[in-house]
Amino acid sequence: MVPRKRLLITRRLTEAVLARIGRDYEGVLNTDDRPLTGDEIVARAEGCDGVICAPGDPLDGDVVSRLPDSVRAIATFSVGYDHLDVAAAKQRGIRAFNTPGVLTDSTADITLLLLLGAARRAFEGQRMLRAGQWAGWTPTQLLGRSLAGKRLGILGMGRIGNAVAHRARAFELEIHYCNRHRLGADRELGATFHTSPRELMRGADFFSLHCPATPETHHFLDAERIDWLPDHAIVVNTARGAVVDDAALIDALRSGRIAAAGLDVFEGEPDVHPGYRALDNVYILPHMGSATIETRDAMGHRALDNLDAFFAGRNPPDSIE
Ligand code: 8YV
Repeated sequence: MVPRKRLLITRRLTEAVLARIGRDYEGVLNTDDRPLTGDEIVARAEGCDGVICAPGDPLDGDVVSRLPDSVRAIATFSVGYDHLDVAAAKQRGIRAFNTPGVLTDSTADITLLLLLGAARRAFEGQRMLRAGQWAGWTPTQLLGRSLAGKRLGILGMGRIGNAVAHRARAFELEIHYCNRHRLGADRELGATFHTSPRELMRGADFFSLHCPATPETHHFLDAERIDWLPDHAIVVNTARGAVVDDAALIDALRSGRIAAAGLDVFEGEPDVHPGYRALDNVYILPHMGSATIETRDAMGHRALDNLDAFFAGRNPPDSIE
């Protein structure tokens, strides 16, 4: 019998995924699910053929360069791979995989939740009720903003941007987008293409970020670009925290330069800029975009599909670069 491949799993995954790992691999598990340091990842990867890592794992160039020679593949349990130095892996001949596609719907769902939560002042309503401070309905209580007929500006019209547009159409939002390439008419479905973010943002009643975190998008939404938005704009981020300059966004939310924000991701997670906590006009969630049982199962299975294919000498579906 061929010995089973050994996999380091840096975080605790769902039961179904752990069951598959237990059946097909020798798993080196992180049972208490404490985030591992780079040194711990290197040490635990000893004798492993592959690694399943996740956002937050510090797989930078240094850590990747120190992984044991036995490691031939890294599958990240995510679509984003800003935590993994893919170039460093490539240099060592380590193949890298991610999990695109399977988390599109759940992330798009959370985007709409944040958009609605921010537009309809859900945080303030929840707080009032939970504190026992609701004295009853009034005609002017907690007035938010309607969606129908307004413009949603989407920056990054990939899978998730498209799925957000699909949902937003049901809310009668007018879809505008900016993307590296214009979509074909069959995928654009009447959405308006803008050639520059500035052009997109200046008419956006709602503005949703769907671009990856790269050196080019780092702090994309800074004070200068926030000024491109109308005063009543509502910003949503389910992409990556690093795309936003937190200090600038907090200033704009505090001063009323923009109306509100809905955020699922933060630079330096799990540390969240304390300025957000004091603001009523920000609706925040702790990186829950893909957090459904179905999606987390699918992400784990997708990571394993890639590794199974790789170790069997077949073509894995989701090679990064
Ligand atoms: C996280 C994500 O991986 O896939 C991504 O890029 O951001 C999410 O799916 C997941 O929520 C764990 O933090």
